Amino acid sequence: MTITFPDGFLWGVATAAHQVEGGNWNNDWWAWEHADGTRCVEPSGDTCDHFWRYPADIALLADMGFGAYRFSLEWSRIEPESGEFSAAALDHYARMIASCRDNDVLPVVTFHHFTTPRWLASRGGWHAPDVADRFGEFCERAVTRLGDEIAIACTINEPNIVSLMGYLVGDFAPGHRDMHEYSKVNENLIAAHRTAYGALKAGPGNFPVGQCVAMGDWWAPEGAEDTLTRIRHMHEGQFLDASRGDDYIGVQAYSRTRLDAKGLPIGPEEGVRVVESMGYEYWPQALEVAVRHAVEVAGVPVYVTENGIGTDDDDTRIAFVREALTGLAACIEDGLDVRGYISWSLLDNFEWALGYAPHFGLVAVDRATQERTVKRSGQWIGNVARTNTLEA
Ligand code: GCO
Repeated sequence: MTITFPDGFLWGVATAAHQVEGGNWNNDWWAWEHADGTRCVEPSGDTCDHFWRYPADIALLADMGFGAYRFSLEWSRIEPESGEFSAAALDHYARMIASCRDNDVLPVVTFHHFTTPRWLASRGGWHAPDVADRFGEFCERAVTRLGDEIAIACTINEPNIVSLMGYLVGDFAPGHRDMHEYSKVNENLIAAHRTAYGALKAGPGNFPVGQCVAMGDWWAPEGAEDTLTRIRHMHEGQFLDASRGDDYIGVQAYSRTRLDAKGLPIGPEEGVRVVESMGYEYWPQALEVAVRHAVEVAGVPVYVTENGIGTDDDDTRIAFVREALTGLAACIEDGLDVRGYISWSLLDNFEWALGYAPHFGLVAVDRATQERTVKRSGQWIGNVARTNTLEA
């Protein structure tokens, strides 16, 4: 059976500054990678040297068949000290955006993807009382320089992971575990999204603005339905509520979370295949569940801004994406307003605390030579993008 996606459906690939640029020493993550006692397995270092190699990388993704590139601005380059803005750094991102346009690729620009400048981190990061205003000011400066050529903007990537992993679980910077702080950080992230939305809409250009939320499928034992609803609202729902009235919501889905009756995570179900590099369930159906839930709660158009799998087996990646896209097509068939699908990720890159072991890329990167090699799965997804059809 051949599935044809709607006319104008957007197909893209994604990266994030800290995961691919290299040398981002002026943010909280670099400090975190080098601090004692964290669970980071290795530092990011040069990563994919994408800061310098972006022209070839953008030409490559265009050649593979993609019409959009989602990447992020590194705040610590643009505002290296509080209130001090770098015109040269903004010029760099203007050149990246121009390079997208030259290749007929729509630039999908993320304004915050997990990393925060050191000057702000040292004042409390997302817990600092003025963080929403500071982020708003950064967005205003950046959009003034870049807005004319932006195609789609994402204010904050996975605010719910920033708060969960950084302030409750403690595996990401700043490594805190404090329920009270976590709640405050959620409030600040939502306020920052609203401030940023206003700043981006007020600047030059005219493009959709939204935020990208980490979502997935959920499971809890019978009788624990209320607990499941409460936990799901804490992780996803409060951010979906905050997306109402936005131009779109970015849905990012990879797997399923299972809870016990108390609402604590219990890990994969026995007998269900596990994505070894990440330790979570192989669960391509998560995307369809997430998209349906996002539409139900937020009630705005959807772009899938991330989906993919960290594996060395290309057949597995193809099978995973095929099933995820089949679920997405079912949403579209039911009339849901889904406008695009962006693969995570263009390149094998720095997977945060897990370092370089998980391979999410559609393109392999030789860590010694920086040589890029398009994977068979990358060719396959690129072909889906180019033809706007899927053989299901
Ligand atoms: C996230 C981020 C990406 C990850 C990707 C794979 O979702 O955590 O947006 O930076 O690399 O999701 O885990």
